[in-house]
Amino acid sequence: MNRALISAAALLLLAACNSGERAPEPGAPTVTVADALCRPTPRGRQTTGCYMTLTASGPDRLISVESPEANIVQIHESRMESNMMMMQQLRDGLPLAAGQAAVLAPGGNHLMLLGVKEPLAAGDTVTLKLTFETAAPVEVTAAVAQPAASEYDQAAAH
Ligand SMILES: [Cu+2]
Repeated sequence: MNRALISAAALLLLAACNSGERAPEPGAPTVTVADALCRPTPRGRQTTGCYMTLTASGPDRLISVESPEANIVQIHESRMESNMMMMQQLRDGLPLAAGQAAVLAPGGNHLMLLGVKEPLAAGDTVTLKLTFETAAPVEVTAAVAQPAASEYDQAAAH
């Protein structure tokens, strides 16, 4: 009797684990996200940039991003215009080539948090929900820290 109860409980637990785990179907398109980082908010400002590396298993597109920590998250590109670094929203999202790491980095493509609700300081975290054209959505926890100077920064300084 006791034994039967225990194994029934074990089965229930197993079932709960399996349903909670959102393992993609074998062969289903996926996007993996690495090194997610958001810059601390500058004093008195409610905007900041987030960076990460996205690798899609098949051709895909980052369509939109949401965060409970900010009113709006936009996908931005940076480019030089009349010798000035300008940034602009990628309204059609960010295309991801199959199997190629797309690096979001300071001075290049990045995510922009607008209307950050509480100031972000080093050591905080930001939850980002990424929605793709094909792959299942991905939720990542980005660390808040100053990003290392990237090749883009150095290029911009020269
Ligand atoms: Cu931006």
